[in-house]
Amino acid sequence: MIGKTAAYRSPPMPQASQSVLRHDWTAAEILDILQQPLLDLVYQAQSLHRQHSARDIQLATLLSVKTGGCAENCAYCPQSAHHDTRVTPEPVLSVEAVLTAARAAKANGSERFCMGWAWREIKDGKAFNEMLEMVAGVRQMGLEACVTAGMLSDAQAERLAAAGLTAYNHNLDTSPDYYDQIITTRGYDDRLQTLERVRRAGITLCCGGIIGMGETLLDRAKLLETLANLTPHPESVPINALTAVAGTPLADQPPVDPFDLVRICATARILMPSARVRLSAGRSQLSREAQVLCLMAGVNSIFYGEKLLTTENPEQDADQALLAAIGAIG
Ligand code: SAM
Ligand code: DTB
Ligand code: SF4
Repeated sequence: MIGKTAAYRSPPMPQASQSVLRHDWTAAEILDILQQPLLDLVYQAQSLHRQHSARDIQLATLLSVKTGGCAENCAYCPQSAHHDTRVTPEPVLSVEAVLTAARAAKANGSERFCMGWAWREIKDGKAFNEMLEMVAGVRQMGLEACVTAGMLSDAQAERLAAAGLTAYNHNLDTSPDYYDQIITTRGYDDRLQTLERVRRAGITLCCGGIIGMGETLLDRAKLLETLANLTPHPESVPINALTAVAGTPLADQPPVDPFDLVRICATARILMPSARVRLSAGRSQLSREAQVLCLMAGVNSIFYGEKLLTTENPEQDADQALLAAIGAIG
């Protein structure tokens, strides 16, 4: 075994200056990074992390403002109207209810408040006007505000920017090649177009993906290739492990190997050295040690609070205890 390890020739470790802010990564280069021995990979990611990204662990809280009944058919999503899951459509939350939740999130130590709408796209009218009020109210509390609500127009992006929106979350989810195995009601180019509109309006990008949907390692490399070649890089990169939800087409996917999650987090950190890499869905299934390995690999944000949008997240007490145990909080 030792002989086998010694015989492996890992790719030369890129110098920090070589890897910082590159936008010309190839899938082959990324595959080499992803596949190197785990400890070399984590070491390389941690080295870049210490030089280039924020070392605090940012807590973000999620709230589902409009739950269920979505017209898109994303195979992983419990909120799609195409799947028969336990999530049923619910009325949109009021501005007051959302701001109350944001206040509680701030009191709990969150710096970022992320609001989700299960929509294919934003439509003008009452619900959008209320979204703008929510964004402005969250910003007034001194929190970063993030919205995820599907596709949008240039004019809508501009109005969100004017309301003070910090970030728009719009994930690419997987590689361009695998995309039509997961979603057929929209295309990769629709996603890229929305990302461009968000950028043009001056809002920062929160864009990442999911592993564990049956994709190959090359698909993961190609997802990261697309993300890392966005110019500038997304400021925020959520990495999700599939939460296999009963009633969705991906309900029977086997659980993600935690080392695969460590590998993708580390590679995201290496490719996008100054982004916030957020360990997102799937944390409930991870041991404390696996989460710490992800932090070693350059993760610098987690979602905090007992619920993500519709699925479970670790209990706040458990997260507090974990952060205290590693000395990340006092
Ligand atoms: N409708 C919006 C959109 O299209 O971007 C936003 C809401 S959607 C729930 C936000 C992201 O959550 C998705 O892009 C996906 O990456 C992630 N997500 C949703 N369901 C998930 C699941 N079961 N497991 C892991 N990640 C999931
Ligand atoms: C992201 O990439 N992950 C978060 C956030 N962005 C919006 C959402 C995860 C949702 C997991 C499934 C659910 O709770 O419904
Ligand atoms: Fe779920 Fe968003 Fe897809 Fe709608 S567009 S099904 S909310 S991931």
